[in-house]
Amino acid sequence: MAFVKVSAIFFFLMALTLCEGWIDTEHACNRKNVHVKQVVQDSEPPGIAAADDRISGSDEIKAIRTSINLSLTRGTSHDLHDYQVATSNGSAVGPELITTLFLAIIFAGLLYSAPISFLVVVIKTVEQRRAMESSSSSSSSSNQLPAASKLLLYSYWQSSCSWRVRFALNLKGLACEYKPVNLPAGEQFSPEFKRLNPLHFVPVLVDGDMVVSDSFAILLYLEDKYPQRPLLPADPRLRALNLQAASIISSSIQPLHMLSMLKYLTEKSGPEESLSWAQSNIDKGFFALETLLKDFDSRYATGDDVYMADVFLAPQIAVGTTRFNINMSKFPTLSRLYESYKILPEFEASLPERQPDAVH
Ligand SMILES: N[C@@H](CCC(=O)N[C@@H](CS)C(=O)NCC(=O)O)C(=O)O
Repeated sequence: MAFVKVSAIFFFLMALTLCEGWIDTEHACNRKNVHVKQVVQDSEPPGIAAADDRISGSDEIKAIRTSINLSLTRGTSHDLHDYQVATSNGSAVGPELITTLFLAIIFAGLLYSAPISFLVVVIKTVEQRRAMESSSSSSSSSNQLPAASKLLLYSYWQSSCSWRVRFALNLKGLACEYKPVNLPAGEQFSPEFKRLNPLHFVPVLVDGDMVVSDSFAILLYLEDKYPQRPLLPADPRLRALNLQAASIISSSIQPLHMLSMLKYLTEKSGPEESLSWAQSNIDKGFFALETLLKDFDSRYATGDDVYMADVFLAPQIAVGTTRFNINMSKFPTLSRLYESYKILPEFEASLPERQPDAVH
């Protein structure tokens, strides 16, 4: 858009310059007209002086002079008709000037806009190359700690939602101060924690004066603020798949087996009913994920890089198998993916038993 604006300004300025030139030419012609008028008057024939207003341009002046000279030589007097014939080109002066002006504007536009568009293309190419270089160099050095304000993570070692964030922070090479919130002991209901998250859920991330609760929001925030080692692929289809997988887990699986939900069901219907409720909902969600990802013959969920789907899947599969005894033989794709996650150092470092509040 800036380029179009600049070109338009150049066009306008060029047109203005040319108009000025045209006005100057008119003045010059008028001055020459006055001169011709004097020549004509001095040379006597009265009809010519009356018509000289229609004269403009040097060619016409020459024609008049020739005509006058011829008449004087022949000793005949001018009549208006001869004069009009001699200056008949004068009627084409307007259109010629407009055509010239028009062509000049087009030419000037091309003259100005061609180098500008070339410059714009060069600048854009250089910028794109720089962006690509910086993203590839940052992804290859993911273990370096980027300049970040001190991150605080309110977490519970067995919380799968906190686990996602721990995994993502490790992938991005971001260090954080671990702030344990003991869920079984009810620390999420303390007034201090309520100020951070009125829903009383972990995780909560504090980044300087920014407080973000909800693991999905935290991951998207981290992705925007710390773009190294991207959690979302550039391809819109793969991006959508990653978000879909993440959403299935965060909306349709985890909330149905969270601590407060199971506590409520246990109180109402007993522990067996509560476990069966959790298992049936995890099964349903895993079936949806298996269907979504089964066509990917890749190391991770949507390719050979770890993305958002993997960050959500790894802790969810771990919790499903260890805490709720989900039979993973029904989910070959998810089982294969989990094998790839288990050997990732960033995942290993995020394991519950590796956290400061873990109870062994
Ligand atoms: N949608 C939220 C859910 C958070 C959530 O359910 N956290 C659980 C731990 S995984 C929790 O704090 N539960 C406390 C409780 O149920 O009282 C997120 O993704 O962060």
